[in-house]
Amino acid sequence: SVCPRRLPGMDGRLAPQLFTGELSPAPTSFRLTEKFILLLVFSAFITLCFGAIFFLPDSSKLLSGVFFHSSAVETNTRTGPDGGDSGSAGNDERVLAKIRKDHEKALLEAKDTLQKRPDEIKQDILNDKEKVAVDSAGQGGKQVNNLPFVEYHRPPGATGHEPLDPETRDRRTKVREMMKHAWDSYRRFAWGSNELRPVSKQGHSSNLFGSIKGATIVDALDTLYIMEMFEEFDVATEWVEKNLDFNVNAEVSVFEVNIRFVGGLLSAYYLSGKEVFRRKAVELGEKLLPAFKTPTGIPWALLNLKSGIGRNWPWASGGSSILAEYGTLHLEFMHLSKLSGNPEFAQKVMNIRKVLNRLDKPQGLYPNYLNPNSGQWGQHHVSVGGLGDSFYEYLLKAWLMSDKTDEEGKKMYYDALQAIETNLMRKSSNGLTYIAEWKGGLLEHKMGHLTCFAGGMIALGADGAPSDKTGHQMEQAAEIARTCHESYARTALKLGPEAFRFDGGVEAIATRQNEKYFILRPEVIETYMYMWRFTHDPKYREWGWEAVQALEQHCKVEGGYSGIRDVYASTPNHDDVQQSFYLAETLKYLYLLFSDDDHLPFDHWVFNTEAHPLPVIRKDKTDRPNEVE
Ligand code: DMJ
Repeated sequence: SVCPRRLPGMDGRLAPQLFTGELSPAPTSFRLTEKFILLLVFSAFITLCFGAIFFLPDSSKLLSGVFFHSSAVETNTRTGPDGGDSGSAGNDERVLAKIRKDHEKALLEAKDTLQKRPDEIKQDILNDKEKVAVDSAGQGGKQVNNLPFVEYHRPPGATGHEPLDPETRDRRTKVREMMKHAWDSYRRFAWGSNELRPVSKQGHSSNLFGSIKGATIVDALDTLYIMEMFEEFDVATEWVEKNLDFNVNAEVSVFEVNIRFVGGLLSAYYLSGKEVFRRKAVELGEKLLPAFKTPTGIPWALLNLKSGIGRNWPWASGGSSILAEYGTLHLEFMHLSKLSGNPEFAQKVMNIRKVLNRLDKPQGLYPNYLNPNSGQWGQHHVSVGGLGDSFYEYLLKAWLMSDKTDEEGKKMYYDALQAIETNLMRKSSNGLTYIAEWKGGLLEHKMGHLTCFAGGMIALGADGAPSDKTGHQMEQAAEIARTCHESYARTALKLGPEAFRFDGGVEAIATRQNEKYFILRPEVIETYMYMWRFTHDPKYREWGWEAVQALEQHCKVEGGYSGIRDVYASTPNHDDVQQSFYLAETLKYLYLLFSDDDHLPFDHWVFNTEAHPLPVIRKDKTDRPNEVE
């Protein structure tokens, strides 16, 4: 250890001293033999030093220890709780551990780079250039195009690999072909519109998005990416760059625009690292902020993006806002604050929690309606399907996405689930578990297709369940998956109805004509995907494959995929709409069902309610990329 410490001095400062100062006051008076001996001593010294560096075991670590020793110790003493001189062995251990960690990180980064596509590498270089520009302008961490610089790191599992098992591989390929047909048809017949009419082969625009265009493009971006359809992804990116425009004088649904557009853009950013998606997501997020201008801060359902004037759906109990709408902003808004450096987004959604926590809950349940002016509940209707569903989902996912630090979200989720179990979950006489709807204390024994997402949600939360309830919740999740599968199996077309009932002598069957339709919804397949990941029971892949076959047989048309008006009729009557969530969710969940678990792994990604993956925000700062300081 002596040699290395003296090494830096050898490049000029120590060497003259050796010859001129200490050994001889008159170097010119050396004789040849003396000079030779001195040279020999000097070469032996050099050999010893280099020998130590190159031939001692694990010399790379030794080198790192030498060169990084002082700064690592300095860091330690500045930040560590016991940073004094006590326990130098412990200090060395920590230093070595840090060096090892740095090495592993560098190796992982190198491996990641090797797996990148050329355009991804180009994007990284552009990002690096931008960082250098900001740093050299002396503005580290300040504004660039109105947004602060964010160092981009791709979270793990953005793309997958072929499954080993040939049958699964073929099934996965089949789902990719379905995506290709849905996308190509949209591109051919409805490019730029919100959705496709696959039978009449033209564009379709839902008023949920006002005059914002391109819902299918933004909703499909991440599915294209994870399926490695990069040419299509690039075309979609170009459309977003050139045409996606939020400067419209039109009223939109805050919830729909948030889950599909903000969520879709955020995922596209985190998967690809392309700045345009971050910029557009934040721009749209800012346009949504006026929706929160109510006496309580509970947002309006509808908002005119130009005037900033909001209102609620006229049919919602006494001018109420809807639980599943104002309760499904949390994940996206937390990421908007992270990527913009503007805390307002996070403050808005945290305030919603505050309002809810101040209110009494009937039987511990959350009614679907809440008045944004008075802050009081509207009608006491409770549902885990339409009007309620994703509120519960976002409580759980807020906790997971916060790297399990959001204890408030966690408590609200498990308390709500307990109230749902007690008051809404029932078993039919033939043993099918279902979640009913609650109207002022009375049960309606009906379960919506939308409610079927709950199987996946309960499975996702089971691991963190309090009081040893993990096993119990996994059973509940499996039972809900089975019930929802039955709702498909008991139809003529093997696709599930919009709602099914458990009364009047029927089980898991739609009895009303206006509940018999299927609009390519994802919830049942979503639950199969979660159940597969947590149990690896092959039946979930089989059930998913049954759905693929039914979709191919009854929903596929020449111009894309269409919903069906009556799943009990022997031949399909098409509704002529290819919903954007078919590409965002249904096909994505099917693809993941036939992929390995390390593709978008749950410990790194959380799916928003439109199946847009968002990365977990790490509590350990050193592991927290993509973040504004
Ligand atoms: C999607 O837009 C979202 O999943 C939402 O939460 C509920 N409905 C549709 C799909 O059915």
